[in-house]
Amino acid sequence: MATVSETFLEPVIRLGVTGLARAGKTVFITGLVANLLDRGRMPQLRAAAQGRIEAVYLQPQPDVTLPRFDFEAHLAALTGDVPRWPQSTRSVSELRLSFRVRPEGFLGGLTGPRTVHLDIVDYPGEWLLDLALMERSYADWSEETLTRIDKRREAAEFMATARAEDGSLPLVEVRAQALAARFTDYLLAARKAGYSDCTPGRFILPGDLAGSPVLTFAPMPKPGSTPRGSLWREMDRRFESYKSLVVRPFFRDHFAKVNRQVVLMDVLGAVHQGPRAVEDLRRTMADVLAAFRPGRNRWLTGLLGGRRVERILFAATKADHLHHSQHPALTAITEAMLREARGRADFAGARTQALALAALRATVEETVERGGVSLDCVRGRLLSTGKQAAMYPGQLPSDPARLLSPAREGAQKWLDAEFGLMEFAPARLTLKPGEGPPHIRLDRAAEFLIGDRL
Ligand SMILES: Nc1nc2c(ncn2[C@@H]2O[C@H](COP(=O)(O)OP(=O)(O)OP(=O)(O)O)[C@@H](O)[C@H]2O)c(=O)[nH]1
Ligand SMILES: [Mg+2]
Repeated sequence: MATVSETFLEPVIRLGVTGLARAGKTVFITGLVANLLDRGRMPQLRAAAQGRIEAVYLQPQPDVTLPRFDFEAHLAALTGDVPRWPQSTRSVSELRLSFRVRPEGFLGGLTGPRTVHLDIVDYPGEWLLDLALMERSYADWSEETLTRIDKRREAAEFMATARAEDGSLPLVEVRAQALAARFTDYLLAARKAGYSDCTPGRFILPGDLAGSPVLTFAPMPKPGSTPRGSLWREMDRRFESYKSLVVRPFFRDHFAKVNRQVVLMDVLGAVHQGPRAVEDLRRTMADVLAAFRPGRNRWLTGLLGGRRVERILFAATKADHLHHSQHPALTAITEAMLREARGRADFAGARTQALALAALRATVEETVERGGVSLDCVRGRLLSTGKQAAMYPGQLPSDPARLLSPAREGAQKWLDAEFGLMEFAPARLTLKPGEGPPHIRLDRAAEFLIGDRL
């Protein structure tokens, strides 16, 4: 048994894994952990290549109140006899992986192996958007929100309901619920239409809070008087509860403890959907990343108390949809999308990197001759039919502006190019002992995120 002081001396890396819905968080964590347990495919992780990692094992996580990331179930889904993608997950979960490593060089011989813990925390990127609420009062938030969404088609029904309410009248619970339900409908429709300012985040991804009073509020016009027991007062109270009981604990208990972060983005999926999706992804990521520039938010600066994220990796996922000859273009687009969000402050001193990766490679590369031209394709088993197919997704421009500029200018479709995308099922695997599932650049990702601490 480790004594308290021993445990205390063992360094802990807290790796946050985030991204918008369907970005690839669950597959990323599963692929990463599987490839850290069996390191045969991790040549770019230096400690592994140098043979300094003596053992890696899963451990009970320190926070017993948090759901455990269901690694075994997700891995079984991905690598079973009939491989399938894991189920969607909708709240925070955690997993602890521990390493026995021999220190590098001269010291290694002197001190013997050390233990390093890696706590991986999976949380929805949408929750970071709530940061903007923390410095607002209910009155300010209501006014801002109503002004902003007033003209939006998606908000018409909600706006009519909100205007018909008189906030000075006593609270009637069913009416409060109806108003919150309209507001939630609006948020979901707005999100679908490509708006990125869809907060409060838990209205869209409620986790286990669905239906609870902290989610039963909505913005309202402020009435002339707000007597005790009035609808307005109750809405105000719930808004404050949402901040103090939902947003604050998330930032305090999870976000503030993270010292390494990976932000996953389905850039290819957005390119395939078209310019509006690309522009929406860019804007949403800019909002999400505000959380990593705490200087701009006094509340967060206070909460962090000098702690900060040391490294942030921005990863375009699902790169196995592209032949490797196109990976540099995908990385360049990812970098360009983030350039603005990065700004001059550059994440308060954190080291950043952009990368194209596939956490679970579902395809193989293939060059196909067609009419005397050779096309760099990928081949895999289609999710829809289960049949093998080769796909040529189109040529990503090497200059990202060719995509980002039309997106920003509101183009409806790409002018001079088309991007197809087929969905592949995970491939059936036969793994050799010591080999993790196939991937693209997970080892580079791991080296950037944790390599310096091993
Ligand atoms: N080809 C390929 N597809 C991937 C890869 N990673 C994720 N996907 C696809 O993206 C989907 C979403 O991946 P998840 O890991 O479940 O994404 P998530 O971010 O956890 O999604 P939510 O839990 O719904 O928020 C999967 O069902 C796959 O279809 C990959 O490495 N290669
Ligand atoms: Mg998930």
